[in-house]
Order: sequence, then C-alpha cells, then structure tokens
Amino acid sequence: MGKQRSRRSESAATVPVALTIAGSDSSAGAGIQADLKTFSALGVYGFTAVTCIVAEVPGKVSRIEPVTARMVREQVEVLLKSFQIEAIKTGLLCSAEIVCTAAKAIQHSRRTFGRHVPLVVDPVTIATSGDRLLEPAAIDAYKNELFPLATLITPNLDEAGLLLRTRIKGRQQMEKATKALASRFRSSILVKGGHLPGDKAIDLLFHNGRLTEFSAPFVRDVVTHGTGCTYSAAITAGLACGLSLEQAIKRAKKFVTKSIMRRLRWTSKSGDILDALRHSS
Ligand code: PXL
Repeated sequence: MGKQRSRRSESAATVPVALTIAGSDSSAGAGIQADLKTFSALGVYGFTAVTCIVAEVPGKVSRIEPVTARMVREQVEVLLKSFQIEAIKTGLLCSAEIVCTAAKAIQHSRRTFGRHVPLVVDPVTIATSGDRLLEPAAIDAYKNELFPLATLITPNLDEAGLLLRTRIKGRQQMEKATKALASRFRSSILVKGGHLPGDKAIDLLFHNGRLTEFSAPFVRDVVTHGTGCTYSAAITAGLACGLSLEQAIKRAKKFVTKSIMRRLRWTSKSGDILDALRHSS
C-alpha cells in the first residue's frame, strides 16, 4: 500500500490548464474535440464548456442544437472557481445569448479573482462546408460583449469581411482590414488569409501598433476541417505556457501546418474523401 502510494505521487505532474468554450463536432475534426487534441499535443491540460452539439461529417453539417445558456455559465463558473486557468479560448458560441453568457462569466471571474486570464476569441460563423453555424444576431453580441474582453481575435477572411461589412480580396485589403479591426475593437487581431490565392498561407497580426506576417506553405489537395479551431487552440496553449503572443502564434502556425501535412485520410461509404488533421505525433 505504502509502495503504491509513493509510486503514485512520483508520477503526479502539473501542467498548465486552458479552457475552451466551444461546440462539439461529432466528426471530431473541429470544435471542442480539435481543441482538446491540440492542447494535449502541446502539453496543456484542457477543460471544456460545451455550447452546442453539432451533428456533422466533414463537408456537411446535419444539425446544431445549443446547450442552455444557464448550463454554459455553470460549466465556465465551476471551472474558473476551482482551478487556476492560464488561458481561455472561445470557439463556436452558436447564439447571441451564449456569447453574452460566456462574456459575463469571464468578466465575473476576472473581477472576482483579480486575474486577467488571456482570452482568444475565434469568431466562428461559417463551417468550411459553407454551412452557417452562428445565428446572425450573435454578431452584435460579439462586438459589444466579448471582443472588449479579448486578448486576441482570430477571424478568417470571410469573418473579417463580415465584421467590417466588406469583401477582402487581396493582400493590401487584408492589411487594411487587420488594422481597421484592431482599431475598431481595441484588441490584437490575427486575420487568417488561408483562402487568398497563392502558394503561401499568410496571416497578419496587428499587435501593439505593429503589423507582423506569419507565413507557411499552402498545403493543397486537403479537405481541411478544423484548421481554424486547431490554430486558435494552439495559440491559447502557447499563452497558457507563458509564451508571448508573437511566439504563441509562430508556434501555433507551425503546429497547424504540420497537422495538415500529416493528415489522416479515409474514403466515406459514398466514396467521398474524408481528411482529418493529425494533431498527435
Ligand atoms: O470549423 C468551425 C467549427 C467550429 N466548431 C464546431 C464545428 C465547426 C465546423 O463544422 O462543428 C463545433
């Protein structure tokens, strides 16, 4: 018994803890599942607050059901009350009510515990398949309630365009949009330019008055699903480990690119290709 106890305590370890507030993806490529795999691969223990359940396979969202706002609040509050959480990310929040609830719970914890835990907001609106994931009324809730609490906001080109009510086509417009979002929402902004033409996936960060480019080879012929979730989760993991924002993004970009390059592939029963990022080594 004594031996067993000492063996147990020898193997106990402490790692940083991060929280993701996001939706569940049944195909496990995006959402909470992608976040947990990413946290785990990067040496961070992940907690979850589930906001909605999405029945889907890559390429087709079949049904979305939100969890009650009360339940979202309870998940976030019990975790923030009990553990020292080093970083938080939000993914798919589904409705305006859930956006407001997540914002209130984070703000309440910051006030109560006097700690400014970094917050990465991935403003997920549309799936790679083109399916709408967020109710349109939630955009204003993001702008008014959640963005003011964010350390970093990570829109892709479509989401950045939606927030600015414009279309972003080239590199120059992307640069302008990144700066405009940073000034409008008083937060650091990372615009992900993966959908721009070219052989590089370029992202632009506006942080502390400076524009920084992050670039990686664009990996072709992959049916990507969950890259945005993986990227923002990897940034969150970096912040939880104490990296600076630039260091966290640099490492996260490498992690996503590697996960895409090493993808897994199946053929569906109807003959479609199903790709999944490989987060683990
Ligand atoms: O990739 C966006 C996304 C985020 N979160 C959940 C999703 C998806 C895409 O399908 O299902 C839960």
